[in-house]
Amino acid sequence: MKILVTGALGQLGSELIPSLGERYGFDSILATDVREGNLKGVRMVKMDVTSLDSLKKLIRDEGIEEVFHLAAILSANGEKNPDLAYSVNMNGTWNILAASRDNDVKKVIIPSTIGVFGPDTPKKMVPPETIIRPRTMYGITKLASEFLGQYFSDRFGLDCRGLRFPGLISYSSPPGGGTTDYSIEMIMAAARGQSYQCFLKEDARLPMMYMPDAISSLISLSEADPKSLKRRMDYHVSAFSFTPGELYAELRKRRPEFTVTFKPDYRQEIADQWPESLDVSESARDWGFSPAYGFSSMIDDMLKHIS
Ligand code: AKB
Repeated sequence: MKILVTGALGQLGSELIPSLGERYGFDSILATDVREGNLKGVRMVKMDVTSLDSLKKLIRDEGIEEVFHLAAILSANGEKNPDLAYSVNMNGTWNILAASRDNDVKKVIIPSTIGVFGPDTPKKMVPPETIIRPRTMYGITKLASEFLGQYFSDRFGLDCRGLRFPGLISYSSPPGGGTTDYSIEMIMAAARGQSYQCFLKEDARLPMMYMPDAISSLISLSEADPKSLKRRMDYHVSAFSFTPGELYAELRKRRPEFTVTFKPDYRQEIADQWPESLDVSESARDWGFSPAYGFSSMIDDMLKHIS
């Protein structure tokens, strides 16, 4: 199997690729990103997903059979530059799907996000089917990407799959301009003996997950028997929910000298539109989603690795 990963140098890509490499062999992976860079053991090609011609050529010439399309502009950066977010998230997804359809790719995996929800969405234990009216460019484009994946599956028989990620917490690469990035920044500051100014309010509760669980959920969904999948692009995954204040309190138990001040900015308005927790029962039922890390074990593991 030959696997293409877009957005390979991002927070998700740089951790997914080593896992895919160990599972399927590093030779089977082609990593692309709009930036120059290297990832150990895999061939890296600089490529912009908004360029349909280069994407089609790459997928055809390399005989790609499966795609993990991770390239995206996240929520906070998307509000700073909505034109870029539209171009990368919308045109990039269209291009991936069209190039995959035209070159007999077997499967396309596209992560979605809690960003698809809007101010009218209920707050607690939100199931995949609910009121969904996003008001950010990130949310609008990711919701449209979910529908595009469904369309390419129904219309062209391309096996598209996707899941909605909550905030993802990881230590090995920096977060990429999202609203939930505060959690990583706060843990990093605590681990390094620095103080931290948080850009969300103390009580802004959001669903979250540790990166090893995010990676295994992507791989499990991609490997699931298609007959057991009742949903296509919008499976929910999440492991726990917490507020910045609760994270601060947990960090203070482990680093009593650590201090945080709260100075909410424009990202608080984005967080206000998102749910506090997700119902993940359909992912557990259909493809065995079961996160290994809880809130406390995630913090301990993060601190261990950063220190
Ligand atoms: C963001 O904050 O933009 C992302 C997300 C929740 O999709 N981490």
